[in-house]
Amino acid sequence: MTSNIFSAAKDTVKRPAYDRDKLTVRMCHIGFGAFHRAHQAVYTDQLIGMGKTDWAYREIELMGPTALLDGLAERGYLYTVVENGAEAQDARIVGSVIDHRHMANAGPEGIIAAISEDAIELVSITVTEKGYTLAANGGLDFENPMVKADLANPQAPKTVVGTLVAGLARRKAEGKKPFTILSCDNLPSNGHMTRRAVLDFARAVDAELAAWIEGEARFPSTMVDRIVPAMTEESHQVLATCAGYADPAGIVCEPFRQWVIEDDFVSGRPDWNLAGATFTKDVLPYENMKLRMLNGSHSFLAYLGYLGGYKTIADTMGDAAYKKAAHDLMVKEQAPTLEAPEGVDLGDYADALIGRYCNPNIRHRTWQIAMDGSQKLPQRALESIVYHLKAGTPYPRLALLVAGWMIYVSGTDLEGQPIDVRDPLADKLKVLASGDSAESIVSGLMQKSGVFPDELAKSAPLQAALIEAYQALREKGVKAAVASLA
Ligand code: NAI
Ligand code: CS2
Repeated sequence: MTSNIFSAAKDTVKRPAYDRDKLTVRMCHIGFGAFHRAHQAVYTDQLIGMGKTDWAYREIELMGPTALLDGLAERGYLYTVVENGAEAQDARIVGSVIDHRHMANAGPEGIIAAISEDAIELVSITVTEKGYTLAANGGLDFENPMVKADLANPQAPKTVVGTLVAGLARRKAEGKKPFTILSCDNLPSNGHMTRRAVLDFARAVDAELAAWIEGEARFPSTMVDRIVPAMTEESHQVLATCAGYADPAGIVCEPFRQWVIEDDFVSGRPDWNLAGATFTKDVLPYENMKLRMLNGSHSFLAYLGYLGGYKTIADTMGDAAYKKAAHDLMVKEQAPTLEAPEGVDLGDYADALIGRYCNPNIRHRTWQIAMDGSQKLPQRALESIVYHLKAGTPYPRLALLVAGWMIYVSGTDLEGQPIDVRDPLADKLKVLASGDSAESIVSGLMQKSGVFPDELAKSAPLQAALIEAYQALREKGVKAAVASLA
């Protein structure tokens, strides 16, 4: 049944002009969050509209409330995406989702059955960095209580990795080929990381299954990009005004989107390139570029912007010192660590990112980007610091970013106001960040948080640089410290 909310749609709202009854569930997607709705599902919607595929999504949620997906089902699985540019808006109703399962209703068996059906070729994932249950060394975190519970009862998994392994085990037992697993999260070498975690889990339950996955399954890496802030009352209002109706599953995002995919699938796949994606043999240069330039500067603006009293990325861009520091961070401290993808000029890439950040119609909260820093800092800042320490080159902006994070995770800002820190390691970080001297805080976080790779945890030069940056933030104030980077 399709709810009638769409009957109020303004004429300008684009709708699926294809017969959705002719679509087949060939892909399951785990994580019906804001990003998937505005990215993979949009590429697929466009491709279906071009008559180039009949593959559609079954959405899978392993956690959280059921209301979003239940409501979506009641509305015939249709939802709205508003591209909110600096100058123009564009609204479309997306039709590429046609089914769902929620763990709370289907249970582990229902989820395993849903991903192991004959027709399923692909399982894609957007479950945030922490959803991969990785240890600091990159393999599966065998100490994670949820991983332990899944390993003790692999037939009834609750984690993403446990679920993927159970689905693959079912396919093997039924004599089917495996599905392709397509990670679309902001992790470095996301396909490789997912493969490693899945194989670690599989080896712990069944060596023969692990060997089969190793030989037969495919885990292409991807670089994914589109700024899609969490929805707020304000953005729901923007959507309602633009589209003509309120849509609880609707999304407001920037117009830009990019998807670079390693072309390594078990069998078929939609030709997403026809809708603007890029298939390539080597995604790594794109991933590193995006993670260090975009996400690295995002984290810089998130911690130092939040502590400086700025609510959104667009607000930080109104401060010339922040804008310059973010650009300099990209060009002077991140670009030198990168091998640019073919045909890409990293200076132009940085300019374009600053342009995207300046979009006043995208209210991307610094607080949102500051979440889960323990999972983000390594690929966004620490790997680049490793480069600079080896090269003997300066990295004052990266140091200020990390020092800003060290103050942020204490849970108290420089005015003494509490910060709502969201991070799987929040409790541990708070204790380490609340020491009585800059020296003890910096060395405690470097050595005991589990966030810093071994080669950095005991680095005396890094410790000295972070203490200096930390003291500059506390003594001069955040805005002055950012301004002094010039
Ligand atoms: P969101 O908060 O809207 O959705 C997160 C999704 O992950 C939800 O479906 C949630 O149920 C699921 N999830 C979270 N933790 C999980 C766990 N432990 N196990 C299983 N499922 C879990 O976040 P959003 O905006 O969709 O972003 C998700 C990820 O997508 C990001 O962390 C990032 O890696 C990637 N991404 C996001 C972009 C954005 O601008 N929002 C852009 C590029 C990539
Ligand atoms: C952001 C990203 O929340 C964050 O950590 O840096 O989600 C960012 O918006 C996307 O990667 C843009 O593609």
